[in-house]
Amino acid sequence: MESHMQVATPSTEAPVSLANVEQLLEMPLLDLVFAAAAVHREHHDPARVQCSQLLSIKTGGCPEDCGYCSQSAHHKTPVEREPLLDVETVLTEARAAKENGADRFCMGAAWREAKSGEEFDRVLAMVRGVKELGLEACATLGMVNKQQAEKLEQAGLDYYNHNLDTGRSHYSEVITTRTYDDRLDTLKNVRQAGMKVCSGGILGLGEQTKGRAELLFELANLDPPPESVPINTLVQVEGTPFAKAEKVDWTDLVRAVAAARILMPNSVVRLSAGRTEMDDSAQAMCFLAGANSMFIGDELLTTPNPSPSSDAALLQKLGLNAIATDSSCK
Ligand code: SAM
Ligand code: DTB
Ligand code: SF4
Repeated sequence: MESHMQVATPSTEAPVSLANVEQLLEMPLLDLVFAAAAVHREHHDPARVQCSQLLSIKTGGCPEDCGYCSQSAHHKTPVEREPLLDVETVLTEARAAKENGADRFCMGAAWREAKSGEEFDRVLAMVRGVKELGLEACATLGMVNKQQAEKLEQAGLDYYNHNLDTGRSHYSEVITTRTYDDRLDTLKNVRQAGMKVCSGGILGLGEQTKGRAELLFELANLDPPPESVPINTLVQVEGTPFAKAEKVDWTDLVRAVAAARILMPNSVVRLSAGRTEMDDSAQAMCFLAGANSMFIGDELLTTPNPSPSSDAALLQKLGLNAIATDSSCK
């Protein structure tokens, strides 16, 4: 009988090559999942899923042209532009997120970059308020310079989310108003300021295996790799250039999660946008393959997420959080 178990997975000690990542993504699916599950169990408690809840604190009208995004001013989408929320509104939502079982509250703004001034100071006040509630705080505000990153860190921000989105060679097919290196510069500023890095990408932007391999290669070769790696599946939004892109097969999502787990053994891998389109068994396979975080709550930023009751039922069926700590999902 031919055994696929001989397929070598790269040593996670050494820097990986792009070819290594492509080989991983092309492994027989169940061999890849088996290898990833072993890495996962060596580095993490497999019963624990970290739960973050998102809030769009400033919606729509974004000057960037990200081809997937409902909030870009370049696309005619159902999302209306709204001003930056006030601190109290945000903290009311953060309290509700905590009630819902979230341990991290993530604030997203449809900005190309953070601009110093009253609005940035308001975001700092939001961060301080979220921390006072005993939640971890994350923000995603577009590009930040060194000084802004330091201010966010001083306000208590734990994580800064800034996704590379796709591979370097595919990037200009998706976004033209900024470069891959702009993204990497912000990640460097975040890291130097002492915050944890949350960075991942999106599957379903018309990329091939090579594009996915390039994305994982860039993430895994950051030094150190991001503490948190969100793997989003495109939520197709009417009016955006990717509204009718070819859908991602669930096995390709599982492959990306498993490869991320093997390449970044200590990171938390988040099964992010796109769960409303996935059935329970596909999600279960992602958790087996090393996903150990998710977004909870009815909404992501501008699009729906599975309901808290269906997520609670899913986690219960899978026996996840059986040994939850005080700060993880109920
Ligand atoms: N404007 C900031 C930025 O781009 O960094 C922060 C907000 S932006 C909405 C955060 C991330 O959400 C994007 O980098 C992208 O990876 C993800 N995202 C946005 N729209 C999405 C969609 N329709 N489907 C999946 N992920 C999406
Ligand atoms: C991430 O990787 N995914 C989240 C969060 N980081 C900011 C955002 C998903 C957005 C999905 C589309 C929307 O709701 O607008
Ligand atoms: Fe703006 Fe972020 Fe959407 Fe790009 S992903 S258009 S930067 S809100």
